[in-house]
Parts: sequence; structure tokens; C-alpha cells
Amino acid sequence: MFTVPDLPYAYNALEPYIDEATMKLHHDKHHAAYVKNLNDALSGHDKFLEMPVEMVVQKLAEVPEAIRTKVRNNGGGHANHSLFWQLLVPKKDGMPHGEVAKAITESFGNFKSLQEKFAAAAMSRFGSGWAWLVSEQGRLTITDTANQDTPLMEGKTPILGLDVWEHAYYLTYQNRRVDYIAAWWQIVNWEEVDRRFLETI
Ligand code: MN3
Repeated sequence: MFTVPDLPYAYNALEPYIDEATMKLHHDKHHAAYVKNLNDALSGHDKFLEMPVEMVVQKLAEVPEAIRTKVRNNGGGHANHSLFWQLLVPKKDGMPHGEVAKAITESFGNFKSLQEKFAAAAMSRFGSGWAWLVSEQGRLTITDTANQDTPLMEGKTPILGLDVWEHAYYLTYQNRRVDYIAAWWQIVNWEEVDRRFLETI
């Protein structure tokens, strides 16, 4: 059985960048629904219920076809949101540091260039999905996925991800996804990004 992890901070800790009502809805309703639907879909499939969700989404080909789409959508939703909460932190300096900061300079020239390319991916994702920073043995690339798909499904390791479903930002930012993206940079947990980056090299 899968469970919704607690947030590592208070619901209002990310204000004014992400508001308390959005965090409550997003964590307690949206994320909880993915977990419930995943458990329902995998009921009786103990092999998958005992795996970490990150492994389930890497083994979709082994999931019975009748439930595969449900597991893809809801397993992806659970994996993505579990990661997303950890990648946020009450505002610090908003700058990458550590080894990942060096890798950003190597891969993109500078942090601003990464931000521009990442925002372009997040803005061009039509409808619902995610933008990602992926590390392949230390080489950083930007990608985006539809719905609740994750780079894990392609054997890649996401070290930073941004939820661009409207439920992630609509209460504060309405249709202004670009403003949400700009605000989100202020609360990225770069220590956690660096920790995940170090595991890929
Ligand atoms: Mn979401």
C-alpha cells in the first residue's frame, strides 16, 4: 500500500510564492487521490504494492495491460508529487550551490541560461504536465512530460521538477503560468537538488 508523505514544512511555509490553500488542496486532495487510485488499481497485485513507487513507474511494461494506464497516471502522480514537495523549501537565497551549481555552469553556461531554458520547456508544455532537470551521469538536460509521466519511465533520473498543472498555481496566478514559474525559482530546495545530483555521478 502506498501512503501520502507528510509535507516537510507547514502548508503556509512557501508563501507568498505558493499559497496555503493551494498547498492544502494540492497535497491533501490531488496527491491523496493519486495514492488512493494507485492502491485501488494495484489491489491484489502485491508484487507492485511492495515496491517503491519510483520502481513501479520504471516497470510499467510488467504491469497487467488492463490496469497499466491507471498505474501510469496515478503511480506517476504519486512519484512526481512525492519528489516535488521535497524540492521546495521556504525561501533562502534561491541560488544553486555545491556540485550541481558547477554542473549547471558546464551544461548551460550559467544559472540564468538554465532558468530561461527550463521556463521555456515549462511554458511550452501544452495542457497539463511537468518540466524537468535530468542528470545522466552528471550531464544535465531539460525535458518535459505530459500528464503525470516522469523521466523515470524513460530510465532517466529527475533531480528537479516543476508541476505545471493548473491545480498547482491557479488560485494565486490564474492563467499566468509564467508568474508561477518565476515565483517557484525563489523556493527551490537547491540542497536537495544537489543531494540528488550527487547520487547520479
Ligand atoms: Mn500536481
